[in-house]
Amino acid sequence: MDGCLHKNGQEFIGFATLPEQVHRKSVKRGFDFTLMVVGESGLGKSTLINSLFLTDLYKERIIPTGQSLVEKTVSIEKKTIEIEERGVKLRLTVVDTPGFGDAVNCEECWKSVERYVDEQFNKFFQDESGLNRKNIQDHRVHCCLYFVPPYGHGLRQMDVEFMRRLHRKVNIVPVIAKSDTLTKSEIIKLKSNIMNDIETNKIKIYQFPECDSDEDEEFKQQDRELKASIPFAVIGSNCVIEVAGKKMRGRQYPWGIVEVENAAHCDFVKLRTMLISTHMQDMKEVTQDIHYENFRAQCISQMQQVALKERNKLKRESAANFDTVGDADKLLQQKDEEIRRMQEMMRQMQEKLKESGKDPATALSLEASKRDSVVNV
Ligand SMILES: Nc1nc2c(ncn2[C@@H]2O[C@H](COP(=O)(O)OP(=O)(O)O)[C@@H](O)[C@H]2O)c(=O)[nH]1
Ligand SMILES: [Mg+2]
Repeated sequence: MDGCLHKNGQEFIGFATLPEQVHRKSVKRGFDFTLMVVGESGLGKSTLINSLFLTDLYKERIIPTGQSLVEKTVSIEKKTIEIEERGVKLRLTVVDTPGFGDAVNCEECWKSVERYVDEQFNKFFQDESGLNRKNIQDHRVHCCLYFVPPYGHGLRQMDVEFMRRLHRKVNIVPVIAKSDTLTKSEIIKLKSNIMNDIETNKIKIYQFPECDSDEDEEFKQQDRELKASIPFAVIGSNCVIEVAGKKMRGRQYPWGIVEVENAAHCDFVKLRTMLISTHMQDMKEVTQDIHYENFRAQCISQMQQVALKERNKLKRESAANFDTVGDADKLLQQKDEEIRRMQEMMRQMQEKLKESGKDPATALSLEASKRDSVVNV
């Protein structure tokens, strides 16, 4: 057959290049990823984003004025940058949540975040059911970096509340902010307390997928270390420092230098590896297959309930409006009565025939055919 590929006498249809095609297409289009950062002001969120993506996304520090600590509200600030690396484009949207946890009463600061996440799902849901399905802009939040302060003993009530409200909607990755302020043993203790709090409060943070058994040992080791390091203890810096002729991001203190990318100093590289090199696609898939599907199922079930209520209302209304329903009932009763009378007639005829000694079966069928032509129910 023309057009088929032949190799070792085997015929090929040609779909083996499909993954490549998909890959090439997505490379051409570029990748979209939305990362949200949550945590109170001053925990180093903006600095960490700059360090992660080697940008200066937050050049000017915006300090909101005119709001007292009592009335302070959470706002949503969105910035998108396009990064290109070896011909691959990444459109990264960072969603910041200034004001989170800053008010005196921050019992409900999760609400603005939840509303934002839901809105993105809703937008996607509308677009998906619309006509322009091919050009949907996906603004759903794929990952939420939650900054736990280094000075506590684990999760606070507001951290627990936030995670409980959001864990079924977004992939939460907890991090310990400013971990250069803690000693090694303090980090170990805090990590263990946080994990205990997560477990006892039945919070489901982003679950790293199982590593394929056919992966090489180095990858498996990296995967194990990654999982064991959660919550990642991070350090951020906007400064590049030269140490022994090598330039690096770090923080210079009177007593020494902490290197952001040094695995002995913090988990920054682990977080970056996970976020960008190894688990970005998985987080997008979990967002689509689990969080969004959850939202969609809820939407559909709500829509069904509304439709059902409307139908019931309609039925009740039509019952009230239709006098003919009563008439129809009367008509049915008359028919029933008629059938009952006929059955009685037939029973009597059968009796008579029996008495006169005729075969009731033939006589009856004769009588029945006669009746058919007479009574037409
Ligand atoms: N010690 C320490 N300070 C940090 C770290 N990251 C940021 N900072 C400092 O903390 C302050 C607030 O940082 P910023 O990124 O603006 O915090 P944000 O309000 O959470 O966005 C700045 O002075 C930063 O230089 C860190 O990892 N360790
Ligand atoms: Mg900031």
